[in-house]
Amino acid sequence: MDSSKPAEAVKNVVKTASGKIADALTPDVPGAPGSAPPPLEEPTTPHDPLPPKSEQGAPQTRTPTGAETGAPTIANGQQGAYLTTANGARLRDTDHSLKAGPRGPVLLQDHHLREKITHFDHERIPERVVHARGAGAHGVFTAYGTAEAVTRAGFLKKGRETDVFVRFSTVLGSRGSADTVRDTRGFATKFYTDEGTFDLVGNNIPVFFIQDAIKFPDIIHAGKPHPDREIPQAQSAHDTFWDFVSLHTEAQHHTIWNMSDRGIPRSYRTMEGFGVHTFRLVNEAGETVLAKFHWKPKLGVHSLTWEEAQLIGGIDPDFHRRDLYDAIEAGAYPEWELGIQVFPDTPEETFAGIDLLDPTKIVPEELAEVQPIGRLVLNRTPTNFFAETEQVAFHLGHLPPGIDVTNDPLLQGRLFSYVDTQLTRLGGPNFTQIPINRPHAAVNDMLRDGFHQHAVHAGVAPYRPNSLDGGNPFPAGDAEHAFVDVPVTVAQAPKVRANPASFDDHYSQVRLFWLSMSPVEKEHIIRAYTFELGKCYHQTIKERQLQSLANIDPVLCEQVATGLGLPAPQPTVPLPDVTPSPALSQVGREWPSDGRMVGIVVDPDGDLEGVDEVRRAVFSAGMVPLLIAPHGGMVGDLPVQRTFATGRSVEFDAVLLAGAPAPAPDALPARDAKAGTPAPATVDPRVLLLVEESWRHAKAIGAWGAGVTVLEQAGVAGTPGVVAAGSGAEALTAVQQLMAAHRVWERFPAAVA
Ligand code: HDE
Repeated sequence: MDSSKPAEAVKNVVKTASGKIADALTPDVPGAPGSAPPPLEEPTTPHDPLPPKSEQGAPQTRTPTGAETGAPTIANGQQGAYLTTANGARLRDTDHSLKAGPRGPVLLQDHHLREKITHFDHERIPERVVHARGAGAHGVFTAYGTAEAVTRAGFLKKGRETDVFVRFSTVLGSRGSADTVRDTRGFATKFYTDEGTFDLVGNNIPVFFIQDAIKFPDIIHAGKPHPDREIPQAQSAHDTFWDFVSLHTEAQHHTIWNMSDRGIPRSYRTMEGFGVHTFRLVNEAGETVLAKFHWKPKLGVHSLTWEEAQLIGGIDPDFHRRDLYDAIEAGAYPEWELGIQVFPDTPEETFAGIDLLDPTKIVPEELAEVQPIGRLVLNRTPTNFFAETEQVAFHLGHLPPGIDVTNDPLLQGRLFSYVDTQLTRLGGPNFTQIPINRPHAAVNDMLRDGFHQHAVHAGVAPYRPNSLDGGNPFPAGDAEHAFVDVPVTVAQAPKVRANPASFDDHYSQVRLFWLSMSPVEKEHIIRAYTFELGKCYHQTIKERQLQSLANIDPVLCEQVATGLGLPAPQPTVPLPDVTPSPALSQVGREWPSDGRMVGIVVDPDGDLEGVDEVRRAVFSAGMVPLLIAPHGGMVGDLPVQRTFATGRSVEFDAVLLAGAPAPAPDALPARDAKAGTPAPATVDPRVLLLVEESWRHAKAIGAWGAGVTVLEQAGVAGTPGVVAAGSGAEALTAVQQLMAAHRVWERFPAAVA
C-alpha cells in the first residue's frame, strides 16, 4: 500500500471493516474525532500520519524570528510511518519495559522507558492564574479602512487581511471547570500584523471590578475557591466574593453585569467583546484620539437561562468549546465586527463628563457611536489544544505602530503582569518563539539565550551601538513604521497613592445598567443576586450587599431582600437621574440563526421521509440537525445523534417533533431517571420532559403530523412560540423565524417593570 496516501489507506480499511454504517453515522453532523472513521480492526499497514481534519488550522511554519519557511503547517507535527524515540530512532516495542527476564526487575538501562515516563511526568505546565479555562480558534481579520483617519496601524488599512488567533475563556475556574458557569468571559485576540503582533486582550463585559491593578490579587483571591476547603469551583456564589465586592463598592458595576444574562452566554459566538480600557490612536500626521474597542457578534448577544447553564454544567461541561468547534466544522463561521468609539484627546481625558481613564465606566453607545472598522471570521479550529490554545501568550504591550496606551491605572498594571506570568507559565523568557506566538514580522531584538532558545542567532554584537555586526540592528524612523510612544504631557502632580476624585462614583452607571434592562432581564438579575447571595453563609455579607443594591435601585433591593428573607435597607447615596442606554439590552432585536442546534424527535414508525427532508433543510439553512430517537444507530436510513436516554433539551436551540413515539423499551425509572414514574401517557416520558424543559426555557417548539399530539400531552399546545404545522417544512420555517429573537420572551413572566 502507498504510505504517502494515508487518508486513502485508512479509508480502504474502514470500507472493508465496517462498510456502509461507518459512512452513514458520520454524515455532515460535526464533532467526529479524527479525520477518517476508524476501522474495527487495529490497522497494521504502516502509513504516514493522517492529515488533520479539514476544518483544522495551525500556526504558520515561521522561524522563531518571523521568517516564512514555506513548509506546510503539518511539518510542525509528527512525521513518518514508524514509532521513534524523541531523537528519531525507530522502535520495535513500546508495550514492554526492558527486564531481566519476563518475571525479572526492570533495567535502568531502558532509555526508552525512561524517556517515555520522564516526558509524561512533565507534560503539565502551570495553568493560567486567571482565565485558565479557555478555547481558541484561528481566523482572519479584514479591515474596512474606516479607521485610517485616526490610526496609522497598517493592518487597519482598507482591505488588509491579517491572520488572527482568538482565545475565549472564563476567569475564575480551573482548566477543567465547566464552560457555562456564571462568570466574565475573556475575549483575547492576537493579530499577526506585518508591523508586529497586536494583542487585544479584552472581556465580554466592558467594565472591570477594580480601578487600579494593585487590587487585582484582591478581587481574584476573593473570587477563587476558599483557600481552606478549595470550594466552590468556578463560582462567584460564595462568601469571599460577596464580602469583597460589598466592601469594595467600585466592583458593583462589573458585578451587576455578571448577575445579568451577560454572565451566562449561550455561546462564544454570541458574546460582545470589549477592550475595556481607553486606548490612544495615532494617525500618520501624529494626531491622536482616544478610543474604546468593541467586538459586535454577527449573531447578536444571546445568553443561556440560569437553569440551562446549571444543567449544562453537568450534562456537557464543554458546551462552549464544543459549540465553537462544531460551528466552524459545520461552516457556520463565527463572525464579529470590530468597532471603535472615538473621543477627542483632551487633557482632561473625559467624554460627556465620563472619566475615560476609569475602567469601571462605559460610554453609552447612544453618546458615542461604535464605528465599524473591520470584520473577524473564525474559520479554523486548532490542530492541537496544548500547542495552540494553552501555549498562546497574550500581552497588552504587544502594540503595533498607531495604537498606544493611556494612563488608566488598571491598564498600566496589566502592562507589567502578562509578561511576568508567562515567565512562570511557559518556563522562561522565550515564549514568543513558541509556534503560536511567533510574529509574522521580521524580528531583530538583541534578546539572547535563556531557556528553550529556538533561534540560532548569528553575529557577535547583540548590543547597540556596535560596529562589529556592521551596526545592525538599526533604529527605525517614521518612514520605516517604527512604534513611537506618544509624547503625552504628564500634568504636574505630587507622587501619591491615590485616585482622581471622579473615580469615587461607584453607583450611577450601575443604576444606568439596571434601568436599561427590559423587564425579563431585570427578573433574571434579581434571581441571580438572590441565588448568589442565598449561597452565602454569613448574614452580614448579605446585608452589606443589600445596602449596595439599595444604592442602585429600590425595586432591585426589595426583590432580592424578599428572596433572602431580609429587610430592604434605605439608600445611603442619592439615586442619580440617569438616562438608560437601550444598546445594553439583549432583547428586542432579530438575528441570524447560523450554526444553531435543532433537535428533531423521531418516531421510527412515523414520517421518516418528512424527517429526512427537514434534516436537509436544517443543514441548508446553516444550522445543525440532531436526530433524537428511541435507540441509537439508524432509524430507517437516518443516522441517530441522540437517544431519549442520552439527549437533553439544553443541547438544542429549538425542537421539532416529527412524531409521537411510544415509551421505548428502556423508559424504565430503574435505568433512566429521566424516564420518571410510569405515567398513563402514550408518549415516551423523556420526550415529554424534553418538550416541558424547552418550553420552560422559552425555546421555539414545532410539530407536525403525530408530533402535534405530543404538544397536547405536554400541555403546551397553543401557547406562544409553539407551532402545530401542516408539514415539516412549515414547522421549520416557523421555528426559524421564532429563533431570530433567540427566545420566545413572552413565555417569561416579569413582575417588575
Ligand atoms: Fe487579565 N490577566 N489581568 N484582564 N486577562 C491574564 O495573563 C491581569 C484584566 C484578560 O486567553 C493573565 O496570560 C491583571 C482586564 C484575558 O490567555 C495575567 C489585571 C481584562 C486573559 C492577567 C487584569 C483582562 C487574561 C493570566 C488587572 C479585560 C486571558 C494568564 C490590572 C480587558 C488571556 C495570562 C488568554 C489573563 C493579569 C485585568 C483580560 C495574570 C494584573 C481588565 C482575556 O497576566
